[in-house]
Amino acid sequence: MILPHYFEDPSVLHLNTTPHHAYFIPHQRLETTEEREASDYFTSLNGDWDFHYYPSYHDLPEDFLKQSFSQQIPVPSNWQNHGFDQHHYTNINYPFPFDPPFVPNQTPCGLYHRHFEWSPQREQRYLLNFEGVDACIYLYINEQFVGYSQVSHATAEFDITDYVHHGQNSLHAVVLKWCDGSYLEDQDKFRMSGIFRDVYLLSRQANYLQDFFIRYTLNETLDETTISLETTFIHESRALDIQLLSPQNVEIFRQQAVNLEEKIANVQLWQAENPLLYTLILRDNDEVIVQKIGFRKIEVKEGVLLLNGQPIKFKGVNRHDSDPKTGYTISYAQALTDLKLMKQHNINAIRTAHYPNAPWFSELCDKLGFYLINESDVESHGASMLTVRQPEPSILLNHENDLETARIRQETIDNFCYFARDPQFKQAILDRQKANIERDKNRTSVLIWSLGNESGYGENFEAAAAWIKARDPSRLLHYESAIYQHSQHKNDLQHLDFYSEMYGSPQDIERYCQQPQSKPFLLCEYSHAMGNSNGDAEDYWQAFHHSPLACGGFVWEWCDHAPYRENGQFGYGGDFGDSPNDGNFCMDGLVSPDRIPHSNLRELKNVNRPVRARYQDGKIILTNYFDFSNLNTLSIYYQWLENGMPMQSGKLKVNCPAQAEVQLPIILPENNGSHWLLNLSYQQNEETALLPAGHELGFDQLNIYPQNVFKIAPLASIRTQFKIEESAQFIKIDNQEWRYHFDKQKGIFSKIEKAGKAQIEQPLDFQIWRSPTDNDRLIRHTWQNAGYDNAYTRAYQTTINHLSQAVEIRVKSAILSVARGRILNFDLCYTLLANGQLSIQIQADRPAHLPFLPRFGLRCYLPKNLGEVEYFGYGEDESYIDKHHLAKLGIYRTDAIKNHTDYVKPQENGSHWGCYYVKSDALMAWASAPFSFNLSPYTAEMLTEKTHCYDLESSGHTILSLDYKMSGIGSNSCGPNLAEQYRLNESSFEITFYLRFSQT
Ligand code: IPT
Repeated sequence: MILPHYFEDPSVLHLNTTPHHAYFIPHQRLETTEEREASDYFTSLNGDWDFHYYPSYHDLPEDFLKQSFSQQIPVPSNWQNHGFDQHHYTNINYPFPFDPPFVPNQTPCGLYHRHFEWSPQREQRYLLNFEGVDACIYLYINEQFVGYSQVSHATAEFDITDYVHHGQNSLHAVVLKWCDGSYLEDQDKFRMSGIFRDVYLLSRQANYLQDFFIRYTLNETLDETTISLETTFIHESRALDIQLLSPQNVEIFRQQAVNLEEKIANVQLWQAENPLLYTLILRDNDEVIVQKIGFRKIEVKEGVLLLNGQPIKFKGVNRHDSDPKTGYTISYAQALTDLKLMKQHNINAIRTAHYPNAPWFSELCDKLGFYLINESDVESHGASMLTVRQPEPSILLNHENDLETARIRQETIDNFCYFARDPQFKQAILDRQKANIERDKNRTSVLIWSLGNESGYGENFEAAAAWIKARDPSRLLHYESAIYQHSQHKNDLQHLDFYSEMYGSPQDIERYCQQPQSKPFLLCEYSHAMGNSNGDAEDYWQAFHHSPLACGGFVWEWCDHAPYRENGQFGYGGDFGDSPNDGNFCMDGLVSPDRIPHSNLRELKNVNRPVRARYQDGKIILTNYFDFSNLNTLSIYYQWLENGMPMQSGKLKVNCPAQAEVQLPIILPENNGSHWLLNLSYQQNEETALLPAGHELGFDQLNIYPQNVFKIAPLASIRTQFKIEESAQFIKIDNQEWRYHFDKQKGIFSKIEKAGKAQIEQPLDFQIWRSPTDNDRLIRHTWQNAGYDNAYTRAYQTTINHLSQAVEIRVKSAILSVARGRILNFDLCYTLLANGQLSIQIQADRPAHLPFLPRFGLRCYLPKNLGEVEYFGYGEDESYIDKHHLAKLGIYRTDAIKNHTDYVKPQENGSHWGCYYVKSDALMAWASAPFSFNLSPYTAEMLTEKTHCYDLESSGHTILSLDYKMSGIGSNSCGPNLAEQYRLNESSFEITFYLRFSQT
């Protein structure tokens, strides 16, 4: 072993690095301070570096500093994205044995090398910065060992002044995939390695300003502040030339000071809706340092979160650094893409899950207006997996005892708290807080520090919390795992400002908020966006807005994680031969890996719209849900729809301060019995930093006369002249034009033909199965256990009546499954009219003990080339009983391909809730009550069977599903069970479907 043995020694975290300090880049002139690359003192070392990959650090040759190289790798990057090692996705499980502080002998290792030209000047210091290296780095300059550092998402800054010389210099970095620090980096992500953030050299003056901390206190009325500056030079302190400019670039003061203490009057406050920033300019001989600063006050009063004295709600997301191509390496442009998408979708807050982002990220958030929870690079979730559980015996043999369950739970918590308490790791946990807090302490957008994620609780976190509060009392502190208590320790929560949970239900929020509380309720993760998801976004919104004690939450998570596979498609856990893996649990984002918004994000956007309309006592009232802005910056476009058809429209402006209400001056149509809808669209008038003028912030749709239902005009009936032939198995019904075959064993039509042309390509059967969504991943076992995936129809009794204007078939039938009882009992009445109209009256009841149904309805196999259909329903996005705030009731057109949402892991998608009709040339369908419909090239079974969308093959038909009801979506992949009111759980129900074939 030729490396000094620091990587398994928790007492050695950094060797010869500068202390953690604020991030800033000195420039020579004020004019060049916008981009760091423009600074004369900044030299980027990014680029192609020589690289050698060793499957184990033991393979590193003794003379590795003399090695020649045959391969290169870009810096920054993750080596797994360049053909080395393999991708590996694991959530909670550690990817190596739990044996702290040791890591496997087979720990991979990357040897990096490059040359750089340098002309050292006397009286200058040279600081080599690595902004992110996973997991640890040994640095060598000109073949001399300089230092060592860990903490993947922290800057490691080495002073290499004494190692560089004139001319060509060589730099070697040995990077190990794992070190003792990896026990604290067990975040739910693809595990990638290498130098993944920028590398650069800073030239500094001999006695340079290493750190500064801007502090200020606002007075009670928030219009005056006193600003002070704490500075740290590497040698003796000295006066700086300090200048402050207002957001409008007017000088507020300029002075020479060692200890600044300056009053500022008429303060213009910063908040995310209007991020006003002052400019602080520090001049220190040849260096100019520019620091933007916003004034704002974050506090908790009587359990309510206040920003600038105003209660606010976080409309947040959890964001990982992740890209299918570049992995953890995120450029400024990529980050900007995320922030722009977030602004477009009404997101105002980000939790940097579960580590600090690049140092310039929070600077961008200051400027663009986002609230940040800056999380320290700590997660040791895998320790909770040490609890060994007996495999479950048969439920009949399990003389169940709750004491045992409680014991296992406590043992799991005790294991979970391993690093939170182990004195060996105390320093490491504190160091990770310092790396986070010291670096970003001058950032306005950072309102909250987070101790980390899912690492249990105990003395080490209590000490870390105390340190943070002493160092920076101006911000709030969050840590969710503090709800877990070790059996040998009583939690001290005095330094934590929130009661934080993850994945609690809307009812959990209500429950907490019903009691008087001193801390706000913060959902640091909620509404798990896995696959077709976020069906509960509206219910959470309601809960957040119901109580002042709830301060909103952070959806898990912003983007799907999936690197590209060799076939050019997205891959998830297990697709790379990785083990143990957590499958597609990494595909749980509001946007796809390459940033295409999912319907999830559109649902969240409209739920989070800053304006909401309601119809009350003949009036249309708008509520302003901005925390600070007046609605006078918006135009409100309205349009009336009569029976789905566009009628009068117009544009309105209102004046309404934040969190207030206003009546919309709009004249209602007379109640003429029609179905009247009012569509309202809220658009911003002027361009803002990330959004163009005319950007739609959201919409509402009001049903003004809900008692008026939309009706399909009946066809004039004509006398029937059907010929009826009945056998034990079939009933054949035909006239010159139409031919029907009715299957008496199943009680369904097996054939419908017009002029010899098949109108359905398979029997017209019932359907209860849906391809489980990711949110069905738990209930699917119950469903399968109940036989829902394997159900079929059978009839018991069929009677036929030839009436003067119709043929009527009455059936008693059921849906059943092998080895199970009946799932549904039917009384059916099929009515055939001579003009090709078929109605199916369904009266169903179901045994009360069975789990709720995925869906119930009819499935029609229509021709593959069906083409477009028109529907009057909630579109054009997919919509469900609990996920329809992204959609509007209206008349839309779609086809099977367009209607399919291609989730990487195929699942139920593309349904449309609340429909009045669907029609095409081949078929018109409607029902006695609004229904859900779906059009797809795939059957539910095909979507169930395939694990990747790119393996799907068309069924050869267009599958039209007409559902009495489709159960909701929820977010149960990691969240509460689907709420009762969204389940198809009624013990009996009735519906009549009407089908009119061959419209042409
Ligand atoms: C929890 C984690 O905090 C997050 O990193 C992610 O794993 C998420 O939920 C699920 O996607 S872990 C969960 C088991 C509570």
